Amino acid sequence: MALQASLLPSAISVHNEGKLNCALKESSFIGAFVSKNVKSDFSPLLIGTKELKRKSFSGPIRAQTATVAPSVNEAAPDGKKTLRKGNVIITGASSGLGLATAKALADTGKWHIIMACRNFLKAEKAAKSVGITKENYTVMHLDLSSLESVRQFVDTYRRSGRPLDALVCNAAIYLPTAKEPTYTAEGFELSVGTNHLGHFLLSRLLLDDLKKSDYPQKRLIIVGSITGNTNTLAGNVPPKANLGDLRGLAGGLNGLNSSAMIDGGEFDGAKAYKDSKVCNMLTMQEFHKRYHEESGITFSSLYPGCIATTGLFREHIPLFRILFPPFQKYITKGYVSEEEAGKRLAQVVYDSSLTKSGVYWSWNKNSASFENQLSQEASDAEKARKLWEVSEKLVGLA
Ligand code: NDP
Ligand code: PMR
Repeated sequence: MALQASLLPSAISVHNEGKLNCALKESSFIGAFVSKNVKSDFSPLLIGTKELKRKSFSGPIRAQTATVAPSVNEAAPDGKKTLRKGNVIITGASSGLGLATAKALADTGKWHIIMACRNFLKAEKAAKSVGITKENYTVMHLDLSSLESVRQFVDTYRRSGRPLDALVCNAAIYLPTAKEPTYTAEGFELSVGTNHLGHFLLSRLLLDDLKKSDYPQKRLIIVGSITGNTNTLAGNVPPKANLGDLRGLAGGLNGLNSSAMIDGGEFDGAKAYKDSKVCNMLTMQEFHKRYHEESGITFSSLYPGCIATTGLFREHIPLFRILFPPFQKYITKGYVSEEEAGKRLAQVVYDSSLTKSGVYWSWNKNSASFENQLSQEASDAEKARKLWEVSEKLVGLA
């Protein structure tokens, strides 16, 4: 089936990251519609790359050792002190944006990447496939759909003695074709449970570790998206993100005594993902508000561009997976390669021109970064506070 230009009405013009500056005619793309008038005893969870190589993969992987933390300001051969490598945790670094970011950071020679992944072997193979060399990464087990796993991960990381200088909350799942909700280990709807609650607990726990770091710039990044922002064309493709008054979340998001959706509505997998991205962007701002001044940590979010080829769309129907990349490349022109997106996120991790905290970064057509505007809901300070408080209770922090 040829991709028709009519997928995107000619009346629409799109600037920067697809900001909407006109009223839309109805249009559809595989069933999606755009409405009118829109604007040392290390636990088995930690495994060094050398250890992994020696193990047989026939059973569960058990590693006993961890890579020793490099000392701060290690002495160079000429006696001068040099800055040690930064340590960055990237969740979901086994594919797509996370892997490309790990590669971009490893290529600088200045970062050690902790690939926090739910599948050891996949992560290990992925690192090798893009040529990240052994001394530049460590794979650690993290399943964000289990709060117990998040706590174990943090515990294991601390025991490794490695300082933490940057945390990138990147992992996500998208379940657009799911008819019924599925749930995390603790019984939260899977998309919000993984993308938001898992990362919420992880970042809250690791905040103390970031605070302790003596690295010149400390950063906490939570990946957002254009599709959670209803001030854009992409954010107006139904179902639109909307957290409502958070009644479903407050009820436990468990589909039993409350809805599986944050706003308390009927389950919709695509909406749940977009809602989770709004949560990610709100969380970043609440972190900024509460902790930037006291800690000096830079809190950021971003939309890296439409990386239409990643595993994020694995659950979508096959026709979508075929048409989506050319649609984004040739029609919306929002497409970006995994490599380019990885460089963008890596910039948010280390670039000295991106130190401003509380910013949602985007890139223009020339790949220049700019501070983008979030939608009304994604920048609602009162909602951010409420989301923080409700999430704290759900993950057992309050
Ligand atoms: P991918 O599917 O390629 O990567 C997602 C990663 O998350 C994978 O490594 C996956 O692990 C991991 N993951 C999923 N569930 C869990 C879990 N329970 N515990 C730990 N890790 C998990 O997608 P992308 O690279 O596209 O997505 C990365 C980020 O970019 C997401 O936050 C997404 O919202 C965002 N984004 C993506 C855009 C795009 O166009 N693709 C656009 C805007 C934002 P595994 O390999 O084991 O499946
Ligand atoms: Mg969207 C400038 C226009 C633009 C951009 C940048 C995106 C990005 N999309 C745009 C426009 C449109 N999309 C239009 C006009 C349509 C209807 C024809 C459309 C449809 C569409 C669908 C069905 N787009 C999608 C889907 C998805 O399933 C993806 C999604 O929502 O995932 C949550 C998606 C996306 N479009 C994007 C981006 C970046 C995505 C996916 C990734 C994400 O937000 O994380």
